[in-house]
Amino acid sequence: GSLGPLRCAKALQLTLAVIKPDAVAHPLIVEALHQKILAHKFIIVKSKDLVWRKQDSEKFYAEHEGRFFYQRLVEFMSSGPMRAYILAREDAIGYWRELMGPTKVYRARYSSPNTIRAQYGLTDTRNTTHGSDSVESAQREIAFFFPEFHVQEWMERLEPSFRAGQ
Ligand code: IDP
Repeated sequence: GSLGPLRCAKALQLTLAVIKPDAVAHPLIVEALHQKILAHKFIIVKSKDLVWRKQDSEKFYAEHEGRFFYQRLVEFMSSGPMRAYILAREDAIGYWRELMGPTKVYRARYSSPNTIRAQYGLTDTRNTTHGSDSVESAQREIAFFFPEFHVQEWMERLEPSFRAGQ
């Protein structure tokens, strides 16, 4: 008889993960983070190294315009190379954010010492990694970093049981 749907198949969700310039400055940290991504069973759909112009930085973080840390953030994110990934996994968005830990490094060190930001973060601004925080922001951010990539097309190539609702 029919086996029916594969019960072990998990719906793949996509997220945008970025290794920020503070970490890319240290190749051993990039190596450790790359290994962590693989160890936690993310599929690396795409990756690239890039450097932002100041206006890219301003556009990406437009929602924070006016906040006290905005200028610092914009300067920092366009200060050197970054590594960006499109990652796929079950619950990729939440899982990657959990691995990153809280935004503020001192809070991360206190409450979740095994997270990326607790282990490698330097300051609240230079906090090592970025991760999308919702399906909508993942779509927007993937398009921002990888304009040639089409989420829907990618999803449509998967077996139905692997498709997440995005
Ligand atoms: P997230 O990166 O954890 O999603 P957001 O609130 O979206 O956090 O902030 C975006 C980025 O802005 C942070 O990752 C960090 O680099 C910077 N940032 C946020 N809050 C502060 C702050 O209070 N001081 C300095 N930098 C901050």
